Amino acid sequence: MRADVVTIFPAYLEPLGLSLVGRARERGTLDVRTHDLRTWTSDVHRTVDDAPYGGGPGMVMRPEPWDAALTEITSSNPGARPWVIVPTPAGAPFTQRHAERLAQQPWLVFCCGRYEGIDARVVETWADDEISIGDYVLAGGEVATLVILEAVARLLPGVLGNSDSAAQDSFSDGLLEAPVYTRPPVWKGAEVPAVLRSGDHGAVRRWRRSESLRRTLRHRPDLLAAAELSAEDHAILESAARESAARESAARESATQEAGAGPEAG
Ligand code: JEK
Repeated sequence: MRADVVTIFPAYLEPLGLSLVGRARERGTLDVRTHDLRTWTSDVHRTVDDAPYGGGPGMVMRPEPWDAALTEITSSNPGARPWVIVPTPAGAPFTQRHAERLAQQPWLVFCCGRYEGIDARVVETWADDEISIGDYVLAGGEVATLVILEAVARLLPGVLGNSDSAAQDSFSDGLLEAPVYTRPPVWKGAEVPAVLRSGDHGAVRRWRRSESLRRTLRHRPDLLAAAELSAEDHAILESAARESAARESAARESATQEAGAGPEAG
């Protein structure tokens, strides 16, 4: 896969030389090329921003340098057309589904905006995908590009003993995963759950399923609606819900007692 990244901060993409993405690059599985948008400016100040039409805070990235950059980069490989991605807080939420689709593409181009974003006409003209990596506001598209590229790179054939780890992801059933442990069996007094050392594969499978369900209920209850759940799964969730209700009521109880025993009482 080839990936071109256009940015006014090429140094932000330097982590792509490290670790998994770096190894993919060394193997020739991934060819990342970063470009400084200012290369495609024509004024002495190499200006890439201007005031927003209609008023409002901040600045907007001018269309001309973007169009010149994308025209040149996309025509550098005759006969091929890249898939162009614009990270933006107003994009569609990035998911593993996205990563899987993008990993099929031979050529990606990332447009990293700054300020309040890129002139919308550039995005309409060039973007195949507008993607957001989450509901928080970054200062630009560079970190989002790192996130997306790392998620894609680990799916590329030949990265990470890929057939195991990455393929396992798609086996996942839409639940959060169970906790994992390694040696030593007792660390600072904390034991690895006995079931994991029992050698009883059926018991391990049931324990992991139960932990997955409990974690999902606690951290991502929204995921349970789409999950395929057996009668046994429902029973596990019901007892987890009862336990957490009991914990909450105990916590309320001790909070009232503390308040009652406190100096402001009465
Ligand atoms: C690309 C510039 C900064 C900051 C305007 C947006 C509601 C108005 C743009 N998940 C993600 N979060 N942030 C980004 C991201 C941020 C970017 C750019 C991606 C280019 N910025 C910026 C403020 C605003 N506000 C929030 C109120 C726009 C991102 C992704 N992917």
